[in-house]
Amino acid sequence: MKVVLALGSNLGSRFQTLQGAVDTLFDAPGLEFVAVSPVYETDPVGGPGGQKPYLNAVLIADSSLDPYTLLERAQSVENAFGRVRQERWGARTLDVDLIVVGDTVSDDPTLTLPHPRVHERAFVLVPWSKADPDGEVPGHGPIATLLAGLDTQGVWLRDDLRLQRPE
Ligand code: PH2
Ligand code: MG
Ligand code: MG
Repeated sequence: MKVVLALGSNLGSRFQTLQGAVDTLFDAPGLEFVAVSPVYETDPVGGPGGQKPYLNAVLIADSSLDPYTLLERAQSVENAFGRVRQERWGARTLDVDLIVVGDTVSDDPTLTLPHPRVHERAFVLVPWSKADPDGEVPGHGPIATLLAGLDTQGVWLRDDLRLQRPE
């Protein structure tokens, strides 16, 4: 199954944290690296005012793990990088979101799939489209079509930064 994960950081050493997440996510069996997007600097969307810009990137992986096991893996990597859960959409050292797991569609509040806001989030769709141009959001359609209707101001390529495939 294709798995799409979104990474974000707007606190601390943002790039080192994203690379650490890439390395740690694939440490355990069951998740295989396929591709990583370029890194983008993005204006914060939602949440309290005065937040710093994010670095965002998207990972494409292959897995046969069930979505809840993948969610646990994502959360344990967030915790390993010092994520403190405070206010919704507040600043964070590391956010790892499950965007798509195969063609799973679920409205379970613990794990809604696909991610309930991905179709309107340029900070996910822009990097995703670079890593996986033919990607689709189940129930919403091709990412290229979704992106054509979105404002992508506030999402800048950081071509001075490049995430490496996991060690
Ligand atoms: N994540 C959020 C809320 N707002 N804005 C940007 N630019 N990038 C993010 O990753 C992000 C956000 C909640 O997870
Ligand atoms: Mg998020
Ligand atoms: Mg999250």
